[in-house]
Amino acid sequence: MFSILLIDDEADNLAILTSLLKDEYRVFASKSGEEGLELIHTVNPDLILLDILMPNMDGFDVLKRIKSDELTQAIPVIFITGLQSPEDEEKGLRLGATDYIQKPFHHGIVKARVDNTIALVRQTQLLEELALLDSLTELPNRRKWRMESEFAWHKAINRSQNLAIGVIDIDCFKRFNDSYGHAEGDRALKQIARFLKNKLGAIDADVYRYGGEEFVFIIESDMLVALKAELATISQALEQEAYPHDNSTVAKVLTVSVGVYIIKPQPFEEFSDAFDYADKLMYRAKYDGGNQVVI
Ligand code: GH3
Ligand code: MG
Ligand code: MG
Ligand code: MG
Repeated sequence: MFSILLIDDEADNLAILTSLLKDEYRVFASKSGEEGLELIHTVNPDLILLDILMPNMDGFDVLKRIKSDELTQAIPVIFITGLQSPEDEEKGLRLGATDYIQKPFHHGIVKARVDNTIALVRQTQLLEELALLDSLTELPNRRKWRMESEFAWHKAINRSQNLAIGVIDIDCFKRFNDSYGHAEGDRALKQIARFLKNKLGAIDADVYRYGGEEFVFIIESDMLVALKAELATISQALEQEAYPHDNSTVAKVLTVSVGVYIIKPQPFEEFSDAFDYADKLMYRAKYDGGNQVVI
């Protein structure tokens, strides 16, 4: 259910708007700009309906604050106000309001405008989700990885927690395509993606498609030593799934080489360096014959 935050100093307006919207939306009401700005962060609304004339902070200032905060600037705001001059309306729209409704308002028009704006929000959220998904394997993609891995890195620094960074590369995959064809290669990628998702999902790790036949994961945990044994079995478990690959130089089935770097990140360290090191461990696994995990 989409959520809407109302900011208006008049209790009557809040009551009318709430009853107009509450059947279809989760509605939150606040009586001042200050209270509204605080609620935004806890509620994370999909839309804000904002009054302009309020005792302390007026609606224009509230909107400026919303637009200057990276976390809230994308939330659409509709003004509902007693200010009726074209100059005020233009000012509101120039500040970034999505729409401008004058009081006294017609209930049906407010509802229709809210519904239309929420329809756009729904579309935008869908596109955002798709933009972060790999279309072949349906795993989260490299763009999502960039966001999540940096986030996990900084979180681990703040909590002085261990991280495991993993890089997984399919062995002899070019030969697989050459032997069985690209379509079969795509199917194999999907199967391996599903296998990795199940295997790593069981220990609460998300796996991402980093590129062609490469996958990555990151695990935030205090118990990585306990998980180490689990991580060490990734390649064996895949070998047991036995997807035939007659022309592999490693085994007669599809196999992977895996590098896992376990690190307690420090404030002066960069995630990219740690990731490069995990990649190096993967290459060590590869040059030691493939089909193994190097931790
Ligand atoms: P190594 O054991 O050293 O990793 O050898 P490799 O052949 O796996 O690695 P290389 O980097 O030489 O080749 C990767 C191959 O992965 C080449 C490319 O055709 C294939 N590949 C990458 N993305 C896709 C894809 O989406 N579908 C298919 N079918 N193949 C892909
Ligand atoms: Mg008012
Ligand atoms: Mg590769
Ligand atoms: Mg490879």
